[in-house]
Amino acid sequence: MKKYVYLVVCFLLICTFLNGCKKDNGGTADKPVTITLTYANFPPASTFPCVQMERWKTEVEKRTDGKVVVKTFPGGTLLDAKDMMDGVIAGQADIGCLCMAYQPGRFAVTNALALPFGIKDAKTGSKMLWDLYNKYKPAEFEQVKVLTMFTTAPSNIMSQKPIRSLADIKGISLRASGGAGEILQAWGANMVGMPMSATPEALQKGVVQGLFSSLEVMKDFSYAELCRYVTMTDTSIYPFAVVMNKAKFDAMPDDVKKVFDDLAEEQMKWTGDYMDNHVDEAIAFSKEKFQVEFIELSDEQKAEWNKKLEPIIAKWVEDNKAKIPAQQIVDDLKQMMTEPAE
Ligand code: 3IO
Repeated sequence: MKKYVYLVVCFLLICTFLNGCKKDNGGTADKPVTITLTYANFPPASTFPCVQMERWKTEVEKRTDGKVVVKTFPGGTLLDAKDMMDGVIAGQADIGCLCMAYQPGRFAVTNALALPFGIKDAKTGSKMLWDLYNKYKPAEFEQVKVLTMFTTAPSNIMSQKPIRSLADIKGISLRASGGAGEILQAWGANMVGMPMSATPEALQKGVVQGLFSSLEVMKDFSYAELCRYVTMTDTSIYPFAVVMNKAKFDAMPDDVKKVFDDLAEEQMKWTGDYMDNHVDEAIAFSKEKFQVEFIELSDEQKAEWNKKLEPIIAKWVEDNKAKIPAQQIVDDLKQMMTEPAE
């Protein structure tokens, strides 16, 4: 009997020992360590921030030969729009995708991209944002590792009633965020600020009668069904960042860090391209499926609308110059606009 007890105890000890070996997982030649990373995103899976997230995941898993596994969480299931930056800093998610317009004061330098410069597409905007970030390396990103940045295509007004003039837009409740919101106000709209992820409900409930953003959302959020009119303004883009918990990044092997660093600029370009192409698809979809009317302003009207925006850049410089080199940033962006994106 004693012998059996002895054997059982030995067996249990061996089990405990083996289990311990498994947990500490040093990574042997035949079974390398797998690094699992969580990646949080705020809008639904079908929308462009999540499409670029899946593309990044695929590339990372391929390029690290399966050493890194990325678990993606679209739709605010891990972190919500406004919690993204703090959540990543706190380690609630390893990686997060955030729209900088949702915290305009926090991201003062990079939100300069939302000023009404007339940046023509996402490809140009994304390159400008990336270059601006790399030139200034703003202090607000010191606590994280920046994995990439990109922007939307220019914003246009999507609405339930036609907006053909400044008289039409007056007092209409339209949803936007950050710099784009200030533009709506300058045109006389009743700007309602909220993240994109809260907008479908606000439109459904009639809290807003439309929104101001890039047009791919007509398809991806099915806004074309509710907003049968688009007024083409092609102003203001929304800047985005993908950030990673710094301690988590620092703890990764050098070859993995290199994969992430090599992907940063490529991901920026890929997303800009995807966005621009997807806007074209969404316009075609909206016309075909929902007979959405795309309203073009006359040259005279464009001049009138643009005139309303003239004070915005100067005011932004005035409001920000104590904290950041605001005038220099504006000059840099104007210079970058003259350079080809490729
Ligand atoms: C955006 C945000 C989430 C999903 C799709 C999107 N297309 C454009 C935006 C820009 C944005 O953040 C906004 O609030 O308009």
